[in-house]
Amino acid sequence: PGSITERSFFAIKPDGLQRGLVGEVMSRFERKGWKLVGLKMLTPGRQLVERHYEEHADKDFFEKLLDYMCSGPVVAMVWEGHNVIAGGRKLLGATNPLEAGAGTIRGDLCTNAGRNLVHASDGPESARREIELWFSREETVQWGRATDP
Ligand code: DGT
Ligand code: DGI
Repeated sequence: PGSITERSFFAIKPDGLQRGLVGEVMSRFERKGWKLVGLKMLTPGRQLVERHYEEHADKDFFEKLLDYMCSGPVVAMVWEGHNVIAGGRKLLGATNPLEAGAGTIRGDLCTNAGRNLVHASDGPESARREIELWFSREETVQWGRATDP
């Protein structure tokens, strides 16, 4: 069983803000049962996004990806809960919205692999790395819900 203190990093990308889908995306995570423990809005700098996507540095879409990610504000988030890393990827659906199932965020809300609304860490190692990259320690919050017990 996944640890209940598991955390993952998510970012609503510039197209999510342009299209007014911030509430819609966050609502799906809340309804799933995960807990918001980090939240901020920023237009990321080139360096931050280069480090975030360093595994794609040799891809032909890398420069376009950086331009897109730096083109406007994003909503950076840390969510905590049972299986939030693998489960978060599942809620998002496949990278290419054509392959993302109906009912997933990408399957329901977008059409283009280059404009796919939301990022989610793809494993425990990248979750740890990305949370550290986007958030300082003081920027994440530990809190309990009255209904938890
Ligand atoms: P591709 O991968 O070669 O088919 O090209 P795409 O579809 O990734 O589009 P790209 O990156 O060449 O962008 C075409 C133009 O459309 C570019 O000026 C950015 C704009 N664009 C596309 N989708 C969005 C979006 O969701 N939000 C905003 N603000 N601009 C967008
Ligand atoms: O972890 P994911 O975001 O699901 O996917 P990824 O790590 O393979 O790719 C990172 C981002 O790069 C993805 O969200 C959008 C962009 N990307 C991936 N494949 C393509 C792409 N962009 C374009 N234009 N074309 C692609 O084939």
